[in-house]
This record gives sequence, C-alpha cells and structure tokens, in this order.
Amino acid sequence: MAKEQKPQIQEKLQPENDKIKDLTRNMEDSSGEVMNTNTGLRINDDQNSLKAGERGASLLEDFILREKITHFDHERIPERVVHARGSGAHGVFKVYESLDKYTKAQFLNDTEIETPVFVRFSTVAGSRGSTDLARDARGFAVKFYTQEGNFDLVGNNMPVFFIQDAMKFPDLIHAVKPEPDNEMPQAASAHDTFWDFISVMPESAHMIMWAMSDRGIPRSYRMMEGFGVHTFRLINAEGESHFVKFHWKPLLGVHAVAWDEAQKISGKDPDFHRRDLWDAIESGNYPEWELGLQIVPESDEFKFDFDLLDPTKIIPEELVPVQRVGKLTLNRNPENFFAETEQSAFHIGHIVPGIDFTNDPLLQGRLFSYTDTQLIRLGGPNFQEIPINRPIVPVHNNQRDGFMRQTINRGKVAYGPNKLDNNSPRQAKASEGGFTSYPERIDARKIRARSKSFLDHFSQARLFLNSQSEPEKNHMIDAFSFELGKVNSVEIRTRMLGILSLIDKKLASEVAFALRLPVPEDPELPVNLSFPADADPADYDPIMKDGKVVISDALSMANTPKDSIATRKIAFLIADGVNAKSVNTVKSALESQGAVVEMIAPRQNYVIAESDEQIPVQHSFLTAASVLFDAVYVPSGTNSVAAIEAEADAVHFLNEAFKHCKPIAADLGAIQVLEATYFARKLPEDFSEESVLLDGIVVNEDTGKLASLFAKAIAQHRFWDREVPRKIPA
Ligand code: HDE
Repeated sequence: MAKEQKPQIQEKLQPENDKIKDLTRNMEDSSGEVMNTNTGLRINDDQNSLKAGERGASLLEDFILREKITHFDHERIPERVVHARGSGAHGVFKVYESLDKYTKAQFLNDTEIETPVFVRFSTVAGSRGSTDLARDARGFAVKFYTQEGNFDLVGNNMPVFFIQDAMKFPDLIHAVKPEPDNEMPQAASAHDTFWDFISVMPESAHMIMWAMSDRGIPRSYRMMEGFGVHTFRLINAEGESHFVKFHWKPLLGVHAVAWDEAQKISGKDPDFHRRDLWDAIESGNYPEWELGLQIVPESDEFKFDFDLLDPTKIIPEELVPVQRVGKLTLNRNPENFFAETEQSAFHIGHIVPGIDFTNDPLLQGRLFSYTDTQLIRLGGPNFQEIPINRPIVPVHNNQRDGFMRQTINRGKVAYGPNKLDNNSPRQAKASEGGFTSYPERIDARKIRARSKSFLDHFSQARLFLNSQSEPEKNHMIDAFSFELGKVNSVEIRTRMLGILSLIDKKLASEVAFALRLPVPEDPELPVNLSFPADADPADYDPIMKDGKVVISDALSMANTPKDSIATRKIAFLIADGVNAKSVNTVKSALESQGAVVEMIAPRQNYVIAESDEQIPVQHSFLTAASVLFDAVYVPSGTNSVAAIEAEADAVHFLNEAFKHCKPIAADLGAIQVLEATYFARKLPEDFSEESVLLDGIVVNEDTGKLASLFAKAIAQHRFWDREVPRKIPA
C-alpha cells in the first residue's frame, strides 16, 4: 500500500533573528507524527466517544473526550479592552549612526546590532472580529528585544491623543465603544455617546481633526506613520537628558483610501489590512519605516507656546526637524496568530537604560494600565514568560510562583539580601547596565488639577486643518458630516458645530450645511469639569497667541513621497480572446517596478488568449472588487473587449475606480470599454491623439508607452482633484 502523504509545514524562507531562534524552542510540528493526549498517551480513535453500546449514552469515563472538550471550552481569552483587533509581524531594527550623544541605549548606539522586533498594528475601538477599515486611530506597537531587555514603543498612527489625563481614559473608551444598551455600532465612532463626550471635551479638538482626516482610513499598515505621542527622555552615559518625540516614517509614504471605499472594503474584505501585511511579507516585499527623533534639549523645555508634557500637542516639524536615525524592517510572519500576536503584551513601561519617562499625565497613567490589563487578559503575573513576551536575555530575580509558572527556579533562596547564596541575584551597578531613573527634581504641592499650560485646545487643531490640501479638507468636511449625521441628538450635533466653529468657521459652516443646522452664533465654551474652577476663560482663546496661523507641510498626506509603485495592486480586466501582448507588456513593465498584477475575468482559473495561450486568472468578478485594488487596466483583444464591455460588473469596476480617483488605463483597442462607463462623458471627444485623457486616465496603442505613463500615474496613488463626491453612480 502506498505510504500516506503527510502535509509538511513549509519552513519560512523569511529571515531568522535571535528572537525567532528563541521562539523555536516552543514550536511544535505535527507533520508525520502520531496523535497523543496532553499527557503523551497515543490516541487510537479520535472519531468516536466512548459509549455504552454503539447507540448508547456516552460514558463519563471517556477521559480522551473530556480532555479534548475541556481544552476547547477554554480556548478563548478576553480580548484587549482597546486595540482588540490587530495583526503582528516579526522584524529587525538597526540604527544608522550611534546616538551616544543623546542616549546610552545600546541598541541605539551600536550600528552593528540588528535588534529583533515584534510589531502589532491595530484598530482601537472595534472587537477582535471587526473590520480593518473602521474610521479610527491605528495602534503601532513595537517590541524591541534588545540585549538590555525589552523596550516597547507603544504608539499610534496619529501623534496626539483625545485626552490629556489618564483619568479620562475609561470615559473616552466607554463613549466610543458600542453603546451599552444594545451594543451598537461596532467599530465606529459615528454615534451619540462618542460625540456627546467629544462635544464637552475641548481638549479632544486636535485629535478629532486627525481622526476625521484621511489618517483615520489608511490604505495599508505599511503606509502609515507611527508616533510615540508622549514626550519621552533620552539619557546619555553622562546622565544628561534630552526630550524626545518618537516617529516612524514609512518608506512607501503615507496613503489613505476614500471613505466610500473604506465602507465597501469592510464588506468585501474586512481583513484588508491584515491580508495586505501578511501578503507583502510572504512575497518578500518587506515593509520598512525609518525611526525619526525630534530632540529637544532640557534647556528648551519652556520655549514653545504649548507644553511638551501635553499629549494633545505636536512639536511642528518646522520647529524641531525629525532626524531619521534607523530602520525598521518587518520580514517574517508569525507562525501562530494566537501564540504570538494575541498573546503579545506591550507596555509603555518596558524601557531600557538610556530611555526614560516624562511627567505627561497620560503617560503616567499608562504606566499603570498596561501591566494591570495583562493580568486579567493573560491570566496572571507570569505573562512575561510567554514565548513572544520573554526577553532574549536571561531573567534572574526573586519573583516566584503564580498561575502557569514556567520557570523552574533552582535553589532555596528567593529573597534578598541573603547570605545563603552570596546575595544572588545581585543588583547591577549603573556601569553594568543597571537601570537608574533620571533624577528629575520635583518640588511640588500635591494637587488634583490641570496645568494652565495645557489649556489652548484649538490652535493646533486649526494648524492641522490649515495644513491640509483642498481634497483633504473636503474629506474632513465629509467625515464630520457623516459622523454627526449618524448622531441622533440635535443638541449634540449643534454642540459639535459650536466646537468646530471655534476651530474654523468655514469648516463649521460646511458641516452645518450638510446637517441643515445653524452654527451657534456664540458657542458656549464647553464646560470641562476637569478644569480648575478658577481657570481664566482667556486661556481658551482659540486665536493663536502670536496671531499667526502656521501651515505645517508635514501634516498633509499630499506631501508624502509619490515616487514608487512597489507593492501596489493592479487589476487587469480580461476575458477569452484577450491580446496576450497587450497583457504581458504592461504586466511585466509594472511588475519590474514592484507592482502586483492580478487578472480578473468573468470566470475563474484561466482565459484563453487570441493566440490560444492560457493566461492564469486570480479572481472572477464575483470574488474581486475595485476597492481591493489600486489601479485598473483593460487590455485589447476583440472578443475580450466585447465580453468585458458586456459584463456589468466590469463596467462597475471601472466606474468605482474612477469614483475613488484611481489610475485607469486602457489599450486603445479596448477603448469601447471606457466608452461604456459613466465617466466616458468626462473624456475628451477625440482622444486618438492624447495619451492622458484626464488626470490618471491613460490610453495608448503602444503598450510600452502606455505602461510607462500608467506607472507614473500609479505612483501618484490617487487623483483627488478629480473627485466629485456622491455624484458618480458606482
Ligand atoms: Fe493604550 N492601552 N492606553 N494608548 N494602547 C492598551 O493595553 C491605555 C494610549 C496603545 O498591540 C491596553 O495590552 C490608557 C495612547 C496601543 O497590544 C490598555 C491610556 C496610545 C495598544 C491601554 C492609553 C496608546 C494599547 C489594552 C490613557 C498611543 C495596543 C490592551 C492613559 C501612544 C497594544 C493592552 C497591542 C493598548 C491603556 C492611551 C496606544 C488597557 C489607560 C495615548 C498601540 O492597557
């Protein structure tokens, strides 16, 4: 009898590092093995429970059934209370040049060291099974497994936060999560409780501008910036401190989808970002970011017209440039989602010598929360021993026992000081890498209050808005109109219009127009109960102190690099009878620049070209959608073109691509397909002479020339200036 074929686990070709080697200690591979119970007993029958007779009742004695069901019953752990929906990847970080001038952190000093990392991206409000494309902030949590212990940079894709004090965090999250009576809506801020809270929290003004901007709906995790948000400290070997803001700058630039598109992706592929990250890494297109630092000397602490400790403020890059100091590369997918991504436990308090905290009251509260939350989520104090969380350096201390303890601590001594074991484990001197806190001088009254230096809530909200391109501003108006349009209470809508009018009158009136409500003439300044009663109303003055409104180019995604088509997904719409040359010339030209080309046809599997050659097909129109691609091309071929023109889904595909401002290309021989679209009326009447018919719409009979014009258009990502919201039937 032929030997039964066992499926083999494919060893990942993706790079290894010290953490991956460490994880292999816990890996299990069942290929070709015999099945056991958890105590190692070989199982003879895994199909049938033990019964009294063939048709009889099951017997309690069946320990094999009981073990299997019991384990299954306990498979779930609580999801994260925020950031429940996420996706992780392994990688490495390397610093370009020693930063010893600022920090003694070894991984930021030694250009030879490649530090293993694990990164988890997430949405904030939705449950574990919710869509990736919710309008939301995104988590960007990085765990560096350094030689001095783990350093976690637990950031977001937006540089500010909704609130200034940790005390308000549970309120913020209760407001944004689904409403408690009916648990609706899922993964959405567009509901009464969220906007009710925001409408009385002026400190959230800056963050809601970010959340309502295109940053709230990224094209990909690989195309997002990351920010540490708080001001941290870097400490050098001399003990000198500099303030620092951490940034991640994606090498692919910062890009977003359209809101209409985001909503459709949520139906067509709710795993869109997760899949994108996974596929990119599997295909060797490793996502990369540069670590950026904004460094501020201690002596400049009070130089700004905002407080460095206020997490609702950025330091404009024009004031303190971002220095790019190293590179993060994600180059390996996890083996097991639960064991690695779900069990990863990040904590802003995991730091290494050379990095320290500031007194930002949001940061201070987070220092408590992250360990506390792991205790309930991962079930006890030994979560640091879970393979994904344990450091790559040995751990010695006197902590003992607890649920699920893995380490077998030898010896009698679990206390210090001791004589029995010569005082082991001993404390490390600072010169041996022992952590010492920065000896910041604090001389203060114990007081429950907000600093007056935190009270300007509107200047930077306006700075953000003013820095956006026209299309970006329009997207924000639409986002506010959508979100507030979903709010039932007219009082909340009106209060929000009041807040918006304090940021920008035009923004407020545009949103008011959509809501058909008046902007309150003299909006009452919201009463924020957390402000000291004696706060001077002048401190709320929304006019910037120096009377000037500044524009920061770094805040607009319009200024992001647009020089590459690498990893962008291009759909080719084909059918039987397609011209293979028209397909292949454009395909190889785009692929040679790193784009990913996929064929979409009326039926799955393959099409037969004019030349009888078979062209493999990745999707049918049933399984694909324009919103899952960055650009679309229609090759020539008489029968193929006729079939595509007659395919309503194909015409819809093109109309939708047009609506979402994507590049569209057609071989001149396929022009009749474009003529069947809604946007044919926008094209010039006689286009035989022109190659670029309209921004980002390219037609040519020379497929080589076509490919190069198309690639240029794809590098631009979107042609937002083409946008006419809600006027295109697609
Ligand atoms: Fe978090 N946050 N957070 N947060 N946060 C959590 O920790 C919390 C804040 C961020 O992929 C929780 O392990 C408080 C700012 C990310 O596993 C919890 C406050 C920023 C992640 C928690 C904040 C973040 C979390 C839930 C206000 C951007 C996901 C599960 C004082 C700089 C990490 C967990 C991952 C997760 C508390 C504010 C980022 C409950 C109390 C600001 C990326 O501990």
